[in-house]
Amino acid sequence: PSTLKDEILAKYPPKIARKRAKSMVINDTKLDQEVQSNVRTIPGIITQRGCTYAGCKGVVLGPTRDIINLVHGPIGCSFYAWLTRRNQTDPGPEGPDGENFINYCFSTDMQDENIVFGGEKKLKQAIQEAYDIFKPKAIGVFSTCPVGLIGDDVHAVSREMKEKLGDCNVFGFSCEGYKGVSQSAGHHIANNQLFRHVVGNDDTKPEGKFNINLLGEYNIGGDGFEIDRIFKACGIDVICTFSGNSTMGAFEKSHTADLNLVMCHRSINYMAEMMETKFGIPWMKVNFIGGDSTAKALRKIGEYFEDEALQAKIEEVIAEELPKVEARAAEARKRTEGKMAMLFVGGSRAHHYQELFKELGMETVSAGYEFGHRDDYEGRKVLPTIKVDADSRNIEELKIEADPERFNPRASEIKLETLQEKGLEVSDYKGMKSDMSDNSLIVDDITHWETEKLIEFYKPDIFCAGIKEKYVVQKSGIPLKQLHSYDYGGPYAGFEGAVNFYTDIETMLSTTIWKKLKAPWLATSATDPCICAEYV
Ligand code: CFM
Ligand code: HCA
Repeated sequence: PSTLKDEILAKYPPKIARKRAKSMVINDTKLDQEVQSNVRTIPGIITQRGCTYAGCKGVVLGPTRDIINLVHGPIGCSFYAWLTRRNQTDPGPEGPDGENFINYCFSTDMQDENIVFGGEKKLKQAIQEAYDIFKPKAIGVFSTCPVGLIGDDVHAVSREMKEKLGDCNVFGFSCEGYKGVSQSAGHHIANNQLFRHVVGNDDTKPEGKFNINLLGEYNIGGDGFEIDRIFKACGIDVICTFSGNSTMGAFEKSHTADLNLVMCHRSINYMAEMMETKFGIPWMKVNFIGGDSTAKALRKIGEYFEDEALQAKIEEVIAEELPKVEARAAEARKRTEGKMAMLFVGGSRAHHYQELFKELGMETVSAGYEFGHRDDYEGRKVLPTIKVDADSRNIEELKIEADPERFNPRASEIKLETLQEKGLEVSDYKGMKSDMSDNSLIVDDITHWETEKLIEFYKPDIFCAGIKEKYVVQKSGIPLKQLHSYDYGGPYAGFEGAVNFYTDIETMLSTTIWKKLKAPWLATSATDPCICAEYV
């Protein structure tokens, strides 16, 4: 990989080469190597990244069904975020229409006139109209780039409308697309506003015995449904999932849970920390991607609650489910063993899915995040050493203190330390780097040129990324698995999800068609089963 890295960098102008070099790390697990991340993308380099608005509106708030997510901006911002992320939801038992607004696309549809003279009046009208038609419990107002540029105050408008409407929680998000360097800033902004305006609004005590929240699980392709099925079988009660299949009511009482499980560390670690400081709820990192990881996550919950009956039930569920998963993996491995994978996805999935590939006997030769931070690569131990640059300083950091009445430490310091010693990762995440093999190549915010060179060098058997990469990669003769939308498949989480994944990957690797395809710009002959026969 060092030759590959040199070749890649050689094409860049010196300043760019210097910058990109720091984001490309040949892994040596014995060393504390820094992986430069969460810095601005070099203009023109063709990134996979999206914007801050996408991270806030699409990712964190998008999956909640009974809030109206009103986009203040030109219609395109709302249209292109409309039902593209495959966050599934129950119809919901609340009311005749189930109070499910996910299928709708709400926008203020800003025009030139609003850009010139201001859009606050139009925003007020839109909030009123949405309220009159749907009578929702809550309306979230999302700022797009022009809102920040012209200075519309979405927070003042939201406050005014909340007062006027009386029974509707209206709150705004300063999540303009350019606000941060990626979607990641949008996650942080979403966490802040949910914490400020929603979490803790309902003190009703839960009825169950083992009450948890699952943070950073967005029910893409039904992942959350499968995890809920497993929790139910174990007798674990989920107060709230942030934010797959969620409701405003669930967020409001999430502070009554006794444990926060963090699945996607990148998008939701802020919430876990704020809830710990204000309410005394500890958090643990888990991963429900992979059969073994799922079993491990369940056992962690059992150990945390220190309840023999719960632990026995968890073992029973694992004994019932895991052998089927392992049998399917063993069968699939006949066709997948020894094959090579590459994973370039937003945040956690580039790490989590390496587990599923391991179970298939496959090696991840290269991986990276679009917008992860150094702690997602190197582990939270590096947090104190991360330099806060101007871009990060631009994102509000809430000052949280223990709630004078409701702070209640759910576990003693001693208990948490004991769990930590047992390897439970309490309030910790070790990051992706230590789980990757030596000599694998870590690339943050991969560019188009780097993607092409990596493919040429490694000739991987499968490349995992998103819709923007899909067809380019396929044209180079490599199958691409979308790890964002799951190519309309899934679920891939939990036990049943692992089985689905093994089968889908086995199928993709069992065809030789990709190797036979030639891109139209490559030399081809009449005998090639070429995608573009007319060019022969
Ligand atoms: Fe977390 Fe996600 Fe991901 Fe993410 Fe995303 Fe996503 Fe993703 Mo697309 S919250 S970081 S901002 S696991 S939308 S469900 S698939 S890039 S790897
Ligand atoms: C986003 C959403 C996205 C995009 C996926 C893709 C998703 O980042 O705004 O590029 O294929 O998962 O839907 O990450």
